[in-house]
Amino acid sequence: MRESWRWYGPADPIPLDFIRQTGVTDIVHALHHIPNGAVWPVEEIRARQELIARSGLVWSVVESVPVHEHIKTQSGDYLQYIENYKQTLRNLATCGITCVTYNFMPVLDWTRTDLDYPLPDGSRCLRFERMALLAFDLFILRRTAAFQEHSEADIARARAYYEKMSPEAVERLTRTMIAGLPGSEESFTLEQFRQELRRYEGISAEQLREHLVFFLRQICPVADEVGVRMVIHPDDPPFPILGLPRILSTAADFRALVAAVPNPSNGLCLCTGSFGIRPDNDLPAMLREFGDRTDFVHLRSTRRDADGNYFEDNHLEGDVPMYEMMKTLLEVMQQRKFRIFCRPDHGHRMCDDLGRPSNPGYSLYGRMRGIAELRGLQAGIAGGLD
Ligand code: DNO
Repeated sequence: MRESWRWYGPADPIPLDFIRQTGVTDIVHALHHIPNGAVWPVEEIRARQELIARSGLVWSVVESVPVHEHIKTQSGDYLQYIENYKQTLRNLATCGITCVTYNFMPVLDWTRTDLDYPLPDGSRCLRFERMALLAFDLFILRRTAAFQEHSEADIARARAYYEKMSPEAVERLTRTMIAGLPGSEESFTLEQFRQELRRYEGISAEQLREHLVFFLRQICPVADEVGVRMVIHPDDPPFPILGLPRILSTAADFRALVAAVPNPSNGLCLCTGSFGIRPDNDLPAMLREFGDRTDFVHLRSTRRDADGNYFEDNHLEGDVPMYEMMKTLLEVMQQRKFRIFCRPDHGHRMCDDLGRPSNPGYSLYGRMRGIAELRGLQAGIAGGLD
């Protein structure tokens, strides 16, 4: 695998020189200061490449070029935003960057309900608690339709959960849900958030899928021409939340997307942590089926319980069959004669991470533990480092 590490730019508390010492070679990065929808100019891309190169690393993967909400809802200036997106792809290709991650999740890029969940060993992880989400939806956001979408028993449980929350806990959950997790580029107040949700009233999953297909039919010919692979990130979590439609949660979803847009540039970012939350997603089988289109893999594990909650486990533990995944990854790379970009996705806050700032999920020691274990796993299977 081509080992990579997500770096958020000069404001990231983890400097490039530390990243180099983790042993990874490649950087996953985005120009976060450019507003969603605007073209990324060649000069800015080059300046960032040079900055990264000074630490002996290479910026190889973009995560993400965000898709403007107008494109997802096909409203406002969406045609212009699509043109801008094409230009950004051309500019990235001019600079030699050819792997671009994006997602098509409405409003929120990714969602957790707790960013500081304590584990028995003293480290902290990210967690999704179903009742916290329901309490937020029903009693903090007070989304009217939510009362029709959930069972009476769940509503009663969520009410009891909410009534036990302190004002600080309500405030923390609200911030966690809508203040924008790293990479999401957007954060909202409750009122703004309600407005954003309203944009999706009447947009079914079917329609959202059509909007994605429309977007890709415009974008992929350009991506094919300039040699960029567009890798879509799955829904996180991979099921509908807050009444919003979801369209990339299963193998069937990606299969249908490829059938609708067979262009070679239509690719997948196989995030084991996101897809792995659903027991019906067979991750090694997905990698085998979509291996030709999977240029980027997020390696992370989650552990779910019977109530629909999950937390982010150590990379080799939890529900993701990491050994099988790594074996399959090696097979696919051998067949393709291509080293797939992989990054340790998320890590616990542990050891000195606990006393220093980091973006939720993007700690130093936690991810370093992750990449060290994954690298060892790969070397063990392959009989040495590649
Ligand atoms: C979270 C990340 C996501 C991902 C985007 C891709 O940690 O996996 O923010 O980067 O969904 O567009």
